[in-house]
Amino acid sequence: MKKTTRFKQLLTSPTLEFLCEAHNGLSAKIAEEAGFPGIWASGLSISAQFGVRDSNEASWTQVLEVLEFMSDATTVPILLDGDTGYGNFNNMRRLVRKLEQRGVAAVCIEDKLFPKTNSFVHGTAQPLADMEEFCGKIKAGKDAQTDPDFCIIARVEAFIAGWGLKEALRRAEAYRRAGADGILIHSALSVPDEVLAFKKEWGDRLPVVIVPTKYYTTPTEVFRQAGFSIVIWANHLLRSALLAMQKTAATLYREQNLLSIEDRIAPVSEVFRLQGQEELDRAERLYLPASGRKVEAIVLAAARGTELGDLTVEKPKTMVEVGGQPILSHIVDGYNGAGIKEITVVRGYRKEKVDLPNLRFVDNDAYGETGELWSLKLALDSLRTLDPKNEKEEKDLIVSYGDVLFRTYILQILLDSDADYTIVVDVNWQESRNRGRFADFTQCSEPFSRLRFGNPVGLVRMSPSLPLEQIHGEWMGFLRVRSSKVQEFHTQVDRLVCEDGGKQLRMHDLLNRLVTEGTEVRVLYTTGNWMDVDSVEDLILAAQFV
Ligand code: SPV
Ligand code: MG
Repeated sequence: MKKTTRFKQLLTSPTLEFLCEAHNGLSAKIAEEAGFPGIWASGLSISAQFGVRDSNEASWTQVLEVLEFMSDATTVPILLDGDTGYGNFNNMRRLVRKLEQRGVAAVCIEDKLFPKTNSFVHGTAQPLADMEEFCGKIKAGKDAQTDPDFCIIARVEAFIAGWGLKEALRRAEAYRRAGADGILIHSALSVPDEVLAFKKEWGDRLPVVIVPTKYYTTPTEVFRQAGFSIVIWANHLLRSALLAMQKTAATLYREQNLLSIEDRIAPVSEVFRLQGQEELDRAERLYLPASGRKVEAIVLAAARGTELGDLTVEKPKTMVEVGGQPILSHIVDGYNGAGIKEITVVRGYRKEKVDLPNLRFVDNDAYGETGELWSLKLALDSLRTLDPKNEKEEKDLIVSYGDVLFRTYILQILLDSDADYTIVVDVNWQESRNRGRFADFTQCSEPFSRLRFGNPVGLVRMSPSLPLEQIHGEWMGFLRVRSSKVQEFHTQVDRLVCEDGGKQLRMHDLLNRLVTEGTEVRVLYTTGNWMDVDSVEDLILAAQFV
């Protein structure tokens, strides 16, 4: 249903309806969430949130801007407190057209002079508009609207200005004849006498709206019995926010810390919820290119690295310094350089020494008896508990090692891959082989030398003891799993570690299993740009590398 139609229904329905004040998108949303079927865009509140007076100090286009945010943030109709219409009949026409364009359902204009004064300021010293001139403004507004359900409420300020019931009725009748859809009868008394007297004489000639700010002690049932159409709670969100802000500011200033207020204010997550952050997250996943995709990394760093001897008595290999900072710190820099901040490090040996900032840690306390796969399982389990809604499915995953240094370029080519599983393979494998060092040698569907541009290459088998003639390269220790496959990957890891001897398995066992079960593990060939720190000799080379 159109917002205009909905407002007209509220105005003309036989039941008493309630509108709640709002003064920006956030408060409008709060009012709607509370259950209000409509919103009063209060002139007092909107000017106050700007920090100016309710005397047309904010321009009408500034008010319009606020209204647009309010309208966008809500689905219920908005009745604008349009003051005096911001000028004469001509300004009123333009106002109505603009309100319709911005999705505002109705406007209320009051029979005072521009610039207006709030009805509760200056007592009864409030000059009223010429009645005929005001009627022309109503007519002009009605003629300007293109939606037949757009409503114009005429606000009678006769009581506010110290005129009596007779003048109020005379004006209300003139405004009805001019085409108003409803009358707002205002009173500054602390009792409802004026509005009740008006309603009694007026009857049901047009729906009547009231604003009981001053006669707030009147039971609502009195308004219902009297047959009013709408009650407006005109400024109460602004006033409650104001008091809360004053208290918080004073406390913060006095105490110079956040401890005593944190539990008494809305959590940041509530701000995000009201802003609709979740919708944006969904849209980003739908529309942003892959480079904007979220990626998380797991760094397997539980091993001691006994080959480094004394260097790894006090700390694990990943914390051994290269070029003045721990290996892990270089790894983190590499990830950060590719825009990847969510990094989970699996620690084991001397875990307390692995304490760099901005990392998540998962501990494999059985690091001595288990293999890499067990560490990986622990990390995947922990990410799932962090993210029970399984948004992880939306994040790509990169797994790498705590002793492998690399250039960010490696991550970039991995992230550009369109395969579900991708590994990076160095075609310069001979050196590792000649030096007899441990390496994950790979056999691929196509050797690099015979590769034709554009042809995807897949992993066939990976093993540290691959026959020479089958070796096409050396795995650099990077695996990227596409977001949509992370859950399946986790299940596969879980299954494998449960098999006999599963806890001792290594990453290449997992990759081989994926391949034998028919999963394509895409190979990206490259050379250099990485190094594996296994020996003291490697440490010297690593210093040059970083
Ligand atoms: C407003 O909310 O700005 C109003 C109602 O006009 S009152 O302040 O009561 O006049
Ligand atoms: Mg007002």
